[in-house]
Amino acid sequence: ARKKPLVIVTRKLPDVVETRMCELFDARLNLDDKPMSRSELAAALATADVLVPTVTDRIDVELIGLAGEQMKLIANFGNGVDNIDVAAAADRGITITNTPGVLTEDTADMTMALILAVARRIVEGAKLIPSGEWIGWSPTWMLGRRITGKRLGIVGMGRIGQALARRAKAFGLQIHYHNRRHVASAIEEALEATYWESLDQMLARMDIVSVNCPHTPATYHLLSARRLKYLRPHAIVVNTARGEIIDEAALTKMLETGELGGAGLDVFEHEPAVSKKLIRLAEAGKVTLLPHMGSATTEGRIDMGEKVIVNVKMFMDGHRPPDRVLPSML
Ligand code: 8YV
Repeated sequence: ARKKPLVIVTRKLPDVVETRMCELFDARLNLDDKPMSRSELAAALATADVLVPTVTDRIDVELIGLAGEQMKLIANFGNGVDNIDVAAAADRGITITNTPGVLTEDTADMTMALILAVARRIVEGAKLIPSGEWIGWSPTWMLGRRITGKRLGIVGMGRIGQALARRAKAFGLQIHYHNRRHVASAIEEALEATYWESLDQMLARMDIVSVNCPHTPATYHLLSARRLKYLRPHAIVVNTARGEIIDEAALTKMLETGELGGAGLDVFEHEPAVSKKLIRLAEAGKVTLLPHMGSATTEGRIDMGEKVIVNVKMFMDGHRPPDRVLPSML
């Protein structure tokens, strides 16, 4: 029998995924879930046939340069591949795969939840009973903002953006979007969505803006300090994509000065570090902050693991893995 490929997994994955990986591959697991250091990652690339990293592993050009001849596949446990220098990997003949599709609905749910949480002050309200501050109902207390009839601008109308739009439409929001190109007209019609070629112009007219595009060199600080200024003072910004897409310092400043209505953030520019200023804004009830939980469901993480397994297996059997990521796709 052929020798099983050495597959190094950088983080603890769901048990069923790990069990299956051990059946199929010579899998080296990380049962303690302690993130690997840079030198451990380098050692993994130097010895393994396949590396299974996550968003917390930064595989840059320098690390790719340390990969051994045997290293053939980096099968990312995650959809975003901004943790990996895809071009450098391609140059070295290393294939990259990701886990698209299986986290779409969960991430869209969390995005909708953040919109509701910020607009209706859910997190703020939920603290008032345990803290004993609730003394009874009042007509003018804890008033949030109505969702129905408001304009939602989606930045990035891919799978997650569209899944968010379907939910938002059911909540009575008007759907607007900015994307590199129009989505199929049947989808646009079904969502009654308005396309904005100009992100600046869209931002100026929205009540809520949600970031749902990948983080690439082209989308780094897409919501720059200059662009954020187009937003109206009551606007809410939600991000379940990647922190780097928004100039977080500029966003924070606008929240502090009241130039923005609120924000719901699941991702941060320097994760897991969250600035003291954002934490203070959260304490003041101006923002809702979540610790990168967008795709965090048991089902989703098992599905992601299944995708990784299929990609590794197909690749090792000499087939093209289904979720190959090419530099030209970014
Ligand atoms: C994961 C994500 O938490 O897939 C992504 O891009 O951000 C999340 O689903 C993470 O990436 C796992 O590596």
